[in-house]
Amino acid sequence: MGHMNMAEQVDLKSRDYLCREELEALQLKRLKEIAAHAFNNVEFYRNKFKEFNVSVDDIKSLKDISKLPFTVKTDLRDNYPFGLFAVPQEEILRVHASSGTTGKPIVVGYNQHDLEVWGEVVARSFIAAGLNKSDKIQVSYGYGLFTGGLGAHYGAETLGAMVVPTSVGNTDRQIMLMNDFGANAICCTPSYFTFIIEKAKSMGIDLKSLPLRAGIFGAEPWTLEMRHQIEVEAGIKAYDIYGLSEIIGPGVAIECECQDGLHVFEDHFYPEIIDPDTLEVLPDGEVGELVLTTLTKQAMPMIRYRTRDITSIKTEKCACGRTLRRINRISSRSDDMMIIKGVNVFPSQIEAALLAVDGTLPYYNIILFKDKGMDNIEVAVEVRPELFSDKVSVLEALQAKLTHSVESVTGLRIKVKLVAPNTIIRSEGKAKRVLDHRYLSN
Ligand code: DLL
Repeated sequence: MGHMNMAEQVDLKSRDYLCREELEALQLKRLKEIAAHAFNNVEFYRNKFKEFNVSVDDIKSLKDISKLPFTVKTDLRDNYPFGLFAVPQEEILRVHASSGTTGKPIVVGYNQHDLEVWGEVVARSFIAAGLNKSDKIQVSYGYGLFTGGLGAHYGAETLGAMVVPTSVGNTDRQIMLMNDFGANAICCTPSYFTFIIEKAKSMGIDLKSLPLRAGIFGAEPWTLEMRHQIEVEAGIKAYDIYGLSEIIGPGVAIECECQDGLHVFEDHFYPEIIDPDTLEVLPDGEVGELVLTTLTKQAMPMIRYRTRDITSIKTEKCACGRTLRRINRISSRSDDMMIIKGVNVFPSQIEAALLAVDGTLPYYNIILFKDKGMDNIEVAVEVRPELFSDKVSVLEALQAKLTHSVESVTGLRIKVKLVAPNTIIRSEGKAKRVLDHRYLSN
């Protein structure tokens, strides 16, 4: 671990360019090993494999992964806190936890080897985003039980970069340090970065004039429209990084300089897309639920974990030359879907529709409420300050445009309310944009 020399950095990068045959042979070897490890050391998996009447010897090709049972979030809850660990507790060096909306969090554990894998995949993520050991990386994801802060931190150290571990919050100071230290990259949620942009403006600091050139943004869905606003306003390239605690944290997949889909670090994580209703594995290119298997994680292997994240696998070669397959950006989770008057609506569609119209700010809420017993939504969006003070007719025209934009994307007539600047809560971590008021009235 620790800082790498140039040769090691090249070696790390080369793992992204294995020929497919070599990569798939490695995946198969690792899949057999991890399935055996899970079966031998975790009662939950042993029981599940028996229930499905499958044994490790049944895995003869990568396709045979489909014989293995799925793992879901409630399996982690049911085995709270350490029931899915596959190594003795004294080998565990770190735990992280991700809080659900209710009840106990889910807990994940890492041994020395797992922390090294994690450092490696995050370092490879930074390299894909055009960073190297001479860069300064400000980590503004929260440090703590959340995997964002420490995950990005150790990845940046593995790369050999200078880490500025500001964590989340105290935004004025974040910006002062970014300015004084000359960070080349920042890691945080895209919603927090929009707040940083706003704050920097009010402090009279032009982010475009700073050495900042890359943002490593993830942990929540964000649209291309949001990316566009961020890139224009901050003068940086904004890369989408994906991950989840159950699998490792950040560093499961990231965009390269082509910014066209996220390369999955397939030598460590095996992706499948399934139909969430029939549970059938779908062919590449089709949209469904992402299922991930950890091929190398020792302390807490995950076999066919159902992420609930909706995407598809792209198989075409990427212009960057990496052979790692890509997933399309995650625009939604299956549990985010709202059914309004019989129509399926995802928050990301609303975001895209709002931000496609000039004059809005990337701060909005989707409010769910009951209307004559039926679920309905309305949208509140902040307007640029210069417009808000303007004439009523200007605001009315903007509102009509937004309503039209939302309607053409969703097919529903949805009320869009314009609200004054600074009325919607700024997020420092994962933004909570959908407010459920359905059970308040009635
Ligand atoms: O959010 C890990 C992470 C930290 C990823 C920092 C990227 C950057 P969890 O808190 O367990 O872990 O939440 C995982 O967040 O299943 C997705 O629904 C969502 N998510 C993560 N990255 C993205 C992304 C971290 N780039 C859950 N786009 C996942 C859309 C994302 N959704």
